[in-house]
Amino acid sequence: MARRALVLAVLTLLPACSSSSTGTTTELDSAAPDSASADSGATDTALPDSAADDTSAVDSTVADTSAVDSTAVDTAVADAATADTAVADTKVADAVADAILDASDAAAPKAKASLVQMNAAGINVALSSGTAFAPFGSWLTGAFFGDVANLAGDVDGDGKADLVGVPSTYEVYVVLSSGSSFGTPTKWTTGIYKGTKATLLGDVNGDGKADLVAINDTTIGVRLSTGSAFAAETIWSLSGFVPGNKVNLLADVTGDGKADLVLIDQAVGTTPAAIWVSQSTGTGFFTATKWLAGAFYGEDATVAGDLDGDGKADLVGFNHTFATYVARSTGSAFASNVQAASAAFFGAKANLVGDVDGDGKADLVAVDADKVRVGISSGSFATNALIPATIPVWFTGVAYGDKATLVAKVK
Ligand SMILES: [Ca+2]
Ligand SMILES: [Ca+2]
Ligand SMILES: [Ca+2]
Ligand SMILES: [Ca+2]
Repeated sequence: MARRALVLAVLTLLPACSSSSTGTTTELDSAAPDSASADSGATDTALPDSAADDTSAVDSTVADTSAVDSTAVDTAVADAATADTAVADTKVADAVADAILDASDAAAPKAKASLVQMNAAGINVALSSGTAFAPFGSWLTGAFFGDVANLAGDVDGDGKADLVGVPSTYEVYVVLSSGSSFGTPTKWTTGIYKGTKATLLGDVNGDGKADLVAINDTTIGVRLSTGSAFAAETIWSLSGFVPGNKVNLLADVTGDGKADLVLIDQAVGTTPAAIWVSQSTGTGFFTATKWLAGAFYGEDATVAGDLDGDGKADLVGFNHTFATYVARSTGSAFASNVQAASAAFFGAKANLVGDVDGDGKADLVAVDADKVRVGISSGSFATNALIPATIPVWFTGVAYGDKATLVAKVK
C-alpha cells in the first residue's frame, strides 16, 4: 500500500520533503508474534479511575468516571503492549515519554533514572543508587494522574523530568519536579487535549522542553511547551498521514535533538508489518519513510530508548513467550533486530526503559508484582549481548503504581 507514500500538500510550515527513503529490506520478523496478547503487563490499564475526592486541584486532573482503560497509560509502558488490533496505544505514549526522556537526558552526565509510582493516593519515587532502587519516598500527596496517559518528560527545561497527566474529560495538568518532590498540579492546556490514537510527550522542536503531541487518525497535533504551559495546537502532519496500526512512539531516532514519530504496523489485511519514521524538522514532520520491513513490536511492551548511548533512540520489544528483542537505529533505519538476551526478560506489571545507572545507555527495567529487575545495557547489539543472562533484583516489594509506573530522571 502506498499509504504513507502519498506525500502531498504541506500543512503548515513545511516544505514537503521526502528525506531519507531508506527502506530496509531485511526481513526481520522476530519479535513479534501477532497474536497479541493484550497487555499482560499493563500496569494501569485496567484500573478504573476511582474518582478522587476532589477539593484539590489535582483531582480535576483526574477525572475518572470514564473508564478509558484501554488507554491506560503508563509510561509504565507496560501497556505499550497493547495488543489490540486497533491502532493504538496511548499506552505507549508513556513508554515513549521515557524514551525521550532518556534521550534528552543522556546529555546530563551522572543523572540516574528513578522509579516513579503513580497511585490514586499520591506519587512515590524510588531513587537509583546506580546498583539498586532505594525505598520509595512520597513526592506528592493527593491524586494526580490521567485516565488517558501519564507521561514523564522535562517540560520546563530545567533538566529534571516532570509528570503530565492526560485526562479524558479535563484539561492536561502538570506537576514540576524540584528534584526531591513534585509541585502543585497546574493546568497546562485550555480545554481537553488528547489524540484519538495516542497522546505523547517529547521535545519535537529541540528547545529542551518536552512538548505534547496528539496522534489522530489522519493528523498530528502539536502543543509546544512554553516552559509554563502548552501553547495552542498546531497541525504538523502532512496530508496523507497514517498512524501506526500497532504502536505509535515519539523518540529522537535520528539524533538531532528533535523527537521523531515512530509508527509501527503489524500485518493487517494488505498492510504489511513494518516500522515507519516521520522525522521532525523542528516545525513539522516529514512524510514517513520505512525504517524496517517486517514485524517488530513486543507482546508486552514496545518502547524506545538509546540503548547504546549514541544519541539515537533504539527500540525494545518485551515478550513473555519469546525473547526480548532490540532494534538499533542507524539514524536512517533500524538495523539490528536481535535478541537482547538468551533468556526471556519481561515484567508482569511493567516493562520500561531508562538509564538507571547513569552511564548514558538506557537499561531495561522489568517490574513484577513483588520486585523489580534491571538488565543493565552493555550497549552491544550482538545476539544475546545487550543485557546479562543473569538479571539482578534492584528492588524487593511492590514497586508498580495503581495508576502508572514510570522510569524517569526526576532528580
Ligand atoms: Ca523539569
Ligand atoms: Ca520543545
Ligand atoms: Ca542508539
Ligand atoms: Ca545505563
